[in-house]
Amino acid sequence: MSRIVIVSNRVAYLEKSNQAGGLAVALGDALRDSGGLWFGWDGTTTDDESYEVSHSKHGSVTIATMPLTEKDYKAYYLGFANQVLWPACHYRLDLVNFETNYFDGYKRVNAKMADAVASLLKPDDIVWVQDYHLFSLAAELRARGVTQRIGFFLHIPFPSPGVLLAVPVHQWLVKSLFSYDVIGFQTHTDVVNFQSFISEHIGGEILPGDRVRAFGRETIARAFPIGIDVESFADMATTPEASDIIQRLNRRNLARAHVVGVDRLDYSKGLPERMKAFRRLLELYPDKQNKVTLMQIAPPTREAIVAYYDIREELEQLSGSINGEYGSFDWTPVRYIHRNVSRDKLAALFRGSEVGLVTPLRDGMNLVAKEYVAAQDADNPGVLILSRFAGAAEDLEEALIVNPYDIDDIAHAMEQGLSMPIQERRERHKALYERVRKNDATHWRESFLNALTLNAEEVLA
Ligand code: ADQ
Repeated sequence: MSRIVIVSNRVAYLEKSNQAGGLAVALGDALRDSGGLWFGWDGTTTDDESYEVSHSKHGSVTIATMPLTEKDYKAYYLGFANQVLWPACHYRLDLVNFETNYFDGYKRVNAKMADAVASLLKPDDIVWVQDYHLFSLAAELRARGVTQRIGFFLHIPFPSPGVLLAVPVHQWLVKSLFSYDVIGFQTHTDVVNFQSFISEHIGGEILPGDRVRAFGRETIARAFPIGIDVESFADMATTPEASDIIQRLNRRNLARAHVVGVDRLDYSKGLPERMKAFRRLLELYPDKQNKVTLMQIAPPTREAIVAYYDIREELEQLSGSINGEYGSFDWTPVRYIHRNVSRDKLAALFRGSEVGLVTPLRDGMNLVAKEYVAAQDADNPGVLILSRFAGAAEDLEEALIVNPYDIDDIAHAMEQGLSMPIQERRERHKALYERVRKNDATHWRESFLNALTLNAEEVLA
């Protein structure tokens, strides 16, 4: 069996504890099985330009990390990755802030990471690169003579050609991907966007078997929808501690219903629209006043970037104004928590809430939607409201699918969810649960690695 080498911007927490996300667990399992290696940035910055790699051993798995310089952090991470690629892939060209120096930093860090990874590789390793920070890692590895199989998985959307064309270095980005043997996307829509770009804008070819040819190279581009570790999330929602939290939500005592939202505080998640939709619910359906609470948990991320600071201000104003306008001495309509919450607490909140509100303006997949489904009580499940622009909507058809830009649409869906008969709730939940279970984290990981290794055998045959 080949050793798996994972490369990502940050290495994730590896222990199989209930605080590790599904992604960390899924990748951790793959590494444990193969005695693997996980390489990434250690999260620190330094003045020292030696990029010294540190190693630590966790059972059969080795973690290798390196620091970045302050200049790299600003240009590669805050700059090109999060002010060019992230907004462009989420269709926010208005927030794209392209600077040549950012692009140089991105190429530099990919090259430095390639130096480190190339020196750690063994001949029959399989390399799996994660996400938008590392588009050019394979090209850099190839330039260093690496011939091992290298796969790439993009966790965020691949934008439509019209949007990608607005990014100054679009051709370089797409060409970089052709150094990978398998390019994995979240959804069929992402694959189609990629294929359209190849055929319409660089004269490439779309071939049978999910193959694409361009720049004198052939590769596989396929959808591998990411999933969660369903059992462990469902288990977390049913512990005695979880029941305690659910009790504390007071849903029966005060006959109040809970709508829950959990997202990193990111402009792609549609949070202001969601709060406006909740205000609209209270306006359109006055019987919901004093009865329904929106609990929005949104921990801070990337606060060094202005757009993230702006969205925080906007949300604080919105929640304050809704509470001022509608709140009474024993009812706070919006509970907005700007902090991280432990995963077991989240599981309990999901189970204790009648509606799960997942309304990003754009999202690669959205694991919260799947976690909400996994946490429900099958006999008395809550209702998932899901944006049509979340990758998860391609599969989770039995959710109430909404247009996240349409405030009234979301408000009506909340009313529909809150008053849905139990039979319909059970039927929708059963279908959703089956889908979440089928496309779980293990399935995602195995199907990607199968494609990467099978493809290798075909080439050798
Ligand atoms: P994210 O944009 O981070 O991920 P998402 O898929 O929802 O979005 O994953 C977030 C994870 O963080 C979930 O597991 C959630 O439970 C957890 N989380 C959120 N808020 C939390 C809080 N306050 N405290 C603790 N945990 C919290 C990117 C892409 C997505 C894609 C994933 C995986 O943007 O589209 O689904 O990667 O590929």
